[in-house]
Amino acid sequence: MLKIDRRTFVKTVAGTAALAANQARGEATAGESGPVFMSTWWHGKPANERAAQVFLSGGTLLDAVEKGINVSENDPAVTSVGYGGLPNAEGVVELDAAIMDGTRHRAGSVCSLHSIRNPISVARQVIERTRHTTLAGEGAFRFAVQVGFQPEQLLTPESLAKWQEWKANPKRESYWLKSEASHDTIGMVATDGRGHVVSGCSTSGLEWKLPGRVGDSPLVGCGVYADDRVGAASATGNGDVMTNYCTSVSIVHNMARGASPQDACVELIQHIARTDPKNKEEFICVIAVDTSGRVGAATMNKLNDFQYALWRDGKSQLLDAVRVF
Ligand code: SD4
Repeated sequence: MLKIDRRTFVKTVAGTAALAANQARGEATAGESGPVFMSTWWHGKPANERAAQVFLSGGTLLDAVEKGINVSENDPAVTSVGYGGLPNAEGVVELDAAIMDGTRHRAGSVCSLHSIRNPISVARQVIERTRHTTLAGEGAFRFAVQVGFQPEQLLTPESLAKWQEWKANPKRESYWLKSEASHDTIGMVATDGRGHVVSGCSTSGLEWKLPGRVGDSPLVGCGVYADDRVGAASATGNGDVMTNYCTSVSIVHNMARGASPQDACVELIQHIARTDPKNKEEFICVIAVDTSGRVGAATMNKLNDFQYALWRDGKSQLLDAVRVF
């Protein structure tokens, strides 16, 4: 008879419970294949659906993530991304984005890009047309125009009105010390089900930010990380905090040490909260997928829930992330 010590028994019971929980949440178990697209927030659902469509009609996984994220960038109702994103303190929409290919271990990113609605596509072109990884500000803008992107006004009447309202508030400077921003950056992680992963992220950053402020989203290892030996991760929330924890690479490294994507996300969040308990009041949300298609998502803010979108086997869902605190 197979003998099992107490520790193994506890681990096995916990593993079985986790498996049941994963299945209830629509997660795959190790070894399952098929493409998986996972994104942050409600608008991640149409973004995943577009990504899946691009992939299933012959596009690469990078194409799929890029085109999927374009859906949120083009939607003016999404006020933290692309066209219609809320502007900086001077009323200028400054966009950050990054995309990383887990096969080549190669990322492209742009920071503080103005007047171009699809920064994720510019970031993709940084990979495809240059030997650089990150372009910022005017250099990023000039590169975008040079490779064919059309400059345009990214403020909508709605985002302009919100900025004017903020500008009229005499207490507005205090915002830079205590952020009460709304969050809906798109982060997307994907696997083709055959061991390839990609991570992408696109945002207008925190509204009313100081001009030139760069958050976590376009920084490799923070907003995105993808490694075909392990998996991919992305993040949404207060980048001024998350950047200090290199969230995405930390999650992927947790997975490399053997944690499931879900445990890897939770471990990172616990680390952030243990390091400084004040962080528990911050908005920090993370998502991850491994190369066998298992997913994880976690948040730690008791005031806000975090929903993520998952596309798997033709099924597109909006799900609640695990809240750690
Ligand atoms: C930033 N992480 O610039 C971004 C903001 C965000 O959902 O994720 N909003 O800090």
